Amino acid sequence: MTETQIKILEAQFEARIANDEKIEPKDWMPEKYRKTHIRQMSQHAHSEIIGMLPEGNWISRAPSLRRKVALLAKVQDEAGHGLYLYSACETLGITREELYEQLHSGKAKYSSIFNYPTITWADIGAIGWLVDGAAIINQVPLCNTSFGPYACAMVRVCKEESFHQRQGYEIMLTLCKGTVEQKAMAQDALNRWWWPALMMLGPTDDQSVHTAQSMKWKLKRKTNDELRQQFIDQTVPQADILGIKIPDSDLKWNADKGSYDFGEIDWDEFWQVVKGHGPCNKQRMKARVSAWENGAWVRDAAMAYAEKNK
Ligand code: FAQ
Repeated sequence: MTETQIKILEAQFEARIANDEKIEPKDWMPEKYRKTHIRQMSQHAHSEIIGMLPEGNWISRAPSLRRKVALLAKVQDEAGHGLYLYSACETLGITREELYEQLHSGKAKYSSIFNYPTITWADIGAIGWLVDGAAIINQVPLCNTSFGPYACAMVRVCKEESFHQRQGYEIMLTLCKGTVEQKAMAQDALNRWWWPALMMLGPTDDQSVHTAQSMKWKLKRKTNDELRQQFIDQTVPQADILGIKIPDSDLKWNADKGSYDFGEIDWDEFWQVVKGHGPCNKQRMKARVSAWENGAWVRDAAMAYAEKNK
């Protein structure tokens, strides 16, 4: 293709984006758009799959049958989200094996939040309330993202995340209405998950390398800081209802801007976790890689069966 032809295609592509048209897998797209989508969608898929581990830790110890059923369903939903997202990635010409290889070799990132431990049952409540709560705020705008398969996957994912957030909040509510010890467990979980949940929404806009271009392509519809502010403004009144305290002495309603001011986030901690030095990074990767290796015989058997029945 000549340079002039590429320029024409680029102009047509930009016009479609400006016009809010969806870009579908077989449409022409700039190579950087394709690569950026593979990067973000695969990081998202890996996060869903690794995100099953902290909660999976509590399935066998859930305090009642009802809690166990709900948690099982939630963790299964997360597996489903990972699968939609891997499939959406594959439409851009990368294989599932390549995507897994990137995760297992440490080349691909996954969300920082899943490198923290789930020490008590209240952590399951805090994950649903705060982690799924932040995920929804991040993902609702993605239902309107420019790449068709990503936008489609997000519609269903958001509906399920909304159930996850409610089940988490209901666990917190039950603990907060319970004994003094139970309420203290809920407070302790909030103390440990609050700051990592704020970090989950990504570095500040002035540190974010991809936001400007991703906003132009309408991959991202809101910046990291806008989403973080929205999350804080939505969550503080929910903590008030629970009667527990957000661990931030600088948190204050700012009537002029119509939102909360909040304290300094420990970005050193965030980058340490992203670089692999969080409390559970090694444990998470080990669990993931051994699940892949131990499942080799199942994949081989399935492939042999499919071959035999061709
Ligand atoms: N953790 O320039 P930006 C869930 C990296 S799903 C690790 O701002 P971008 C459901 C970033 O990749 C949770 N790394 O990047 C659930 C980049 O590095 P790279 C996941 C992070 O892409 C709930 C560098 O820092 N959600 O929770 C993080 O414009 C409960 C510079 O950053 C998604 O993936 C981080 N937190 O904005 C499951 C949603 N933040 O790639 C189980 C889709 C940034 O150049 C239980 N993703 N980095 O090497 C997004 O919206 C965006 O990718 C952001 C980051 C907002 C995460």
